[in-house]
Amino acid sequence: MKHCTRRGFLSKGVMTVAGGVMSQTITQSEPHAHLAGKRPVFVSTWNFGQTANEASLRKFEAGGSILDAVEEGIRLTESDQSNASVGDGGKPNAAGKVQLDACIMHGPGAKAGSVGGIEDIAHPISVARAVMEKTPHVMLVGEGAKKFALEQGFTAKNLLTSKQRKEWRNWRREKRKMEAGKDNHDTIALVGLAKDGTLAGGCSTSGLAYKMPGRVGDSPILGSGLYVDNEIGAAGATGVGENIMRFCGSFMVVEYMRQGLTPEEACAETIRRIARLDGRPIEDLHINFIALDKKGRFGAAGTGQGFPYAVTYPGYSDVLQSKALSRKHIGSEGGNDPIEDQLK
Ligand code: SD4
Repeated sequence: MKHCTRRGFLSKGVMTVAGGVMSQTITQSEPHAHLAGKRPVFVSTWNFGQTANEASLRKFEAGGSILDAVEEGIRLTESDQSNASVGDGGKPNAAGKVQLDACIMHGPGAKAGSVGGIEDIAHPISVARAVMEKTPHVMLVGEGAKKFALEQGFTAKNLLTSKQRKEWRNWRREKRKMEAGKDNHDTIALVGLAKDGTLAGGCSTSGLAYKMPGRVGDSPILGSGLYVDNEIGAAGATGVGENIMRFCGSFMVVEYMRQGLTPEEACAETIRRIARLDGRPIEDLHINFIALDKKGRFGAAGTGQGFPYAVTYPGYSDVLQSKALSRKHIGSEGGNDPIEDQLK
């Protein structure tokens, strides 16, 4: 399997050989490669999504379900203490406490589970799955979510590393305002498609760094940070949650795929629509989406420079650069929204 950083990807040639398999690195100059349709396939946010995808694929190839595979990939990222935006080692809130958000969704039956603002539990994605499978509810938050996790056998752990404690203390001393779009957010959203067409997805984050205690973002909100529709496809989000959850961003992406847009077009059209409704320049929104449809086609779009996202299927694994949208893209390219046009 081929591994490459975004930097490496951007600077190298198009053809690569991985484990004896000739795989084609997909660039924006090859607009049709992402439409080939592969099964199984895993798509996730950011560079670190690549190792998560690969863990997902291993789990799937070892006989796990697509849901098991999604959970496994996200657990890997949650365990990585060097990742300061997901799970153990995530940046804390303004009070110095790590509060985690996560959700999981299984296409068949549209089953879902979610936790918001959970503390001291390293794998919120697995707690979200337990909420889905072992309770009549969809979402648990705060103390109740932690109590449920402990009852289910999860162990409590202090998730604040000494590095993050030191940075938080500096932040508090300097009263620095975290600048949105810098290194203060990087959620993992990971969606997968099985050979038989079953879809699943998950999303996990420590949320915006130094957020207000109790603040919950888009990531655990079904339809915002993640959505899976087993007839159509799946989508996930990363970025400033406040600019995603007001618009049911991931649900919107899936609905654009239902209307016939490709995954990449669906992500881009969602960003354009959010920007029109919000009124601020696209670059100021800091939102990014990944999408995967039922045929195995995938794509992504983000504001400003866009963002890296990972794609993995048997014999291929790489980090790609999303479509990038800036203020010159605010209008719908190609009249994708006839209903809106009629209402004008
Ligand atoms: C949040 N959407 O809590 C998350 C943060 C994030 O990439 O995605 N970062 O708002």
